[in-house]
Amino acid sequence: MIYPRKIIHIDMDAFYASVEERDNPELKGRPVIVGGLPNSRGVVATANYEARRYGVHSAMSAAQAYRLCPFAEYLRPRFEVYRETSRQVMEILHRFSDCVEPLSLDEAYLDVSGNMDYQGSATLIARAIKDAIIKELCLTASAGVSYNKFLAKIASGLNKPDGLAVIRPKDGPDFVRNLPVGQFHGIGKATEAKMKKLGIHQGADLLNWSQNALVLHFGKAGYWYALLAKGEDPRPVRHHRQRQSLGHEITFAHDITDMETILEELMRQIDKIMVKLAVRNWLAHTVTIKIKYGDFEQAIRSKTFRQALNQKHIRSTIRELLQKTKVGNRPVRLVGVTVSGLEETSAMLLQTPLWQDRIF
Ligand code: DCP
Ligand code: MG
Repeated sequence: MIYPRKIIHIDMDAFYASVEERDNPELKGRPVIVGGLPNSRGVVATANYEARRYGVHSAMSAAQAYRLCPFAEYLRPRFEVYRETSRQVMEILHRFSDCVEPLSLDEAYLDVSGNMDYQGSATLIARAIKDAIIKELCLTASAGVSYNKFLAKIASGLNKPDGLAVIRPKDGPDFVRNLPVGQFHGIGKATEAKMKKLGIHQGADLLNWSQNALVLHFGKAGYWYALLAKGEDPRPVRHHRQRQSLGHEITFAHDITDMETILEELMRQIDKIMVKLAVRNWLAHTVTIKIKYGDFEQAIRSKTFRQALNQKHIRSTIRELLQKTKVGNRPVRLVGVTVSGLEETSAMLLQTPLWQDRIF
């Protein structure tokens, strides 16, 4: 059986402007515009939701913003404060998953497929993240929950500000059928205009086109559009710093000589590691065991395979490596196992039973 991922996209609401309002309560309830000053040649970085009501938006010239909303509060950006706040947001996100991919100062994806807290519900995790951000930083974030990045990001924009929206696996394909192509990941203004000329306005129209026909018109991107049209997006959440290895070790309460007990402990460790690999969509090529004998002398044994390790042969390899040590003859105080030579798979579906639709 295969299980979809659980992905959360977090996007702070009117980020720069909200930080300014938080730090200066007098601004509350007033239109706030952060960026170039009205009499400058600068542009709007962002506007709070009050100012947006007058049509002010990011990237608009400050002069234009002034014409639309002359009574707004115009502020120069304080980048240092935004960077520090962003660091605090990311720190909160890392409490909920160690697979966090920041996209900008105020936006990130989390893969929470492996998080078994909150009954394993990505929706409840998203709610907990929003609560932590409000409580600790006095800022609101919007969250989107879905089974891939494309839909999680769209979901976070559905109920902004302070939103939380979920697109469940069973609803994804229908949702995309009704989605205007301009909102598809990777479809910019030019492609959108070209699609409209071909009569492609929303997901359902794309589905009428074969992958080959799309490739003919749009080049390699055609493969991508055909996937998105089905509500599929195989991109994994890319953890910021890719790990080089994954391991476990324990020190026994008292030294152990019995080979079977030690083997059993190593098997327990490797099972945990294999689950972690699966959740992150990683493959490993090298397995290493570490034995520390009672007198602190250490033995490291390692084996590398051209093909990625799988559950079955990793176990027999550990047994084989253990036989190359003095385990069974000498007391052992610590054992550990590490996998390395990590590689990300492009597989879009997890093979671990961690997901249920009812608790998405
Ligand atoms: N930003 C910028 N110039 C832009 C767009 C954004 O300087 N053209 C900055 C200011 C924003 C921050 O990046 O506060 C985050 O961008 P978002 O697109 O997420 O916009 P906001 O967070 O301001 O608003 P929201 O996400 O609620 O729509
Ligand atoms: Mg934002």
